Amino acid sequence: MSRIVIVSNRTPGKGPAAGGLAVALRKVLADQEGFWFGWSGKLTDDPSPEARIEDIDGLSVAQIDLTRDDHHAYYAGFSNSILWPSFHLRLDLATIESHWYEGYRRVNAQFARALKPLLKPDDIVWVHDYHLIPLATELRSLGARNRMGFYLHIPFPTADALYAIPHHAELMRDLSRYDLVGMQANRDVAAFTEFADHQAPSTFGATQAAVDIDFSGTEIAAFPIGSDPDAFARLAASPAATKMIHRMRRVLADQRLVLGVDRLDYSKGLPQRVEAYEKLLANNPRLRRTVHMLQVAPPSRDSIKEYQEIGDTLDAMCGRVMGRFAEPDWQPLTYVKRAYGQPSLAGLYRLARVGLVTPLRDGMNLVAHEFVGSQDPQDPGVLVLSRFAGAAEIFPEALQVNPFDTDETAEALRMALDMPLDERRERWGALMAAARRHNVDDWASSFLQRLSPGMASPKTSKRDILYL
Ligand code: ADQ
Repeated sequence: MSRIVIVSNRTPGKGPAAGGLAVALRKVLADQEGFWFGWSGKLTDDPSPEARIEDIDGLSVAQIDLTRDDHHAYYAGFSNSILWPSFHLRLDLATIESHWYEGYRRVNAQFARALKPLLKPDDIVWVHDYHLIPLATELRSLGARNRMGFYLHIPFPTADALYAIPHHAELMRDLSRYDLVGMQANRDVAAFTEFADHQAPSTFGATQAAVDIDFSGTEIAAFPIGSDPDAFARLAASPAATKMIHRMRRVLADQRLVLGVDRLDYSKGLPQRVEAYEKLLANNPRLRRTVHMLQVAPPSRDSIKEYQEIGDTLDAMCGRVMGRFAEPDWQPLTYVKRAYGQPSLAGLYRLARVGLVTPLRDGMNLVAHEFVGSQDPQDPGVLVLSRFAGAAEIFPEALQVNPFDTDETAEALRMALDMPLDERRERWGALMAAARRHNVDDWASSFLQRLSPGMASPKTSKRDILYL
């Protein structure tokens, strides 16, 4: 049996895995031989070119260190100040510094040089996310002929946004060096296909060299990720979750909880969400004192200016809603800036009458899946979901909203709060069935089955693209 090599920006650390994805990928490596490769999290002036191989909690991990400058250019720079905002259609928040691209490629080349000596010819290499688009190119230039798959956890951009990315033609050619490229949603595959079939050479800038791309050897398909909804159902009934529920019930009394759980990121639509809640309270005075919004949003990527700014904006907006509606004995919302473990999160999800998941754009959004998994079947909450999350393709029975339209979101919130029990049960039953159909273990095994030589399905039709 082939070994599986998982490659991601960061290797998993010690202790219980934080997210469903890490748990699922650990399971893959528990069932099949292989190892996980990535950055150790350490910065040093003179990193060794060879990977350190360690056993971390039973998982075989190979990792390298990076220099501070390379890491900055690769991670905070090209990956998170150019690719992330562009792929999320926030070109206004992109910062383009052309030297970051060199750092991005340097780190990918460094990954490849450290990984190549560890590979056996029939190892299957599964590369994760936008930090590592060039890895197959770099590995192949060192002679690796392994089957290689790439999974994009974030949305694929529209052609216009892609054109705004420096060296996008080279990045597209890098994607063509994989045997399989997996995306979250059908809309992402459609955007990719649109680009591959109809890209206009004339839109390239004067400084872009001609790049020849041939996707005939690359299969592109949607593999929507999910969570483990039954594990969340169990967690939501666990002692730790029950403790959280009891503590919250004491504070909430009979107010219904409207819950948001996100990393603090401008793609998650947090200011729009608070504005929608403000409109709910303004338009429906009868609901005041009967609801409470809890937004959990720990800071992430806070070395990047745009992430600091979204934090400041959210502080100001929450303050405004408090100032406008709070009474000495009633607070309309709580904003918590720390992360919680999964059992506590599951408790919060279960207690919530409304799960407010309204990103402006999101690859999938696992919070939506986790919320569904955690509900009490007898008295389930309602999912209000952005139609721009990949999860919208999975969960048509959610109350779907345009998160930019805060009037619509406010009205969906009202409908969710007024929804009769029968309808909540009916909708939740369909959501839970969908969450089970799209669970994370099946996601990992279906991607790997497609990538494994014996199981590979026919290639897509030949597409030769010449960039001028
Ligand atoms: P993220 O942008 O991080 O992931 P999301 O899928 O919602 O977005 O969350 C990932 C995980 O983080 C979830 O398991 C969630 O429980 C956890 N999490 C979020 N906020 C938390 C908090 N406040 N405290 C504790 N845990 C928290 C990227 C893409 C997504 C895609 C995932 C997986 O942006 O679109 O769904 O990868 O592919």
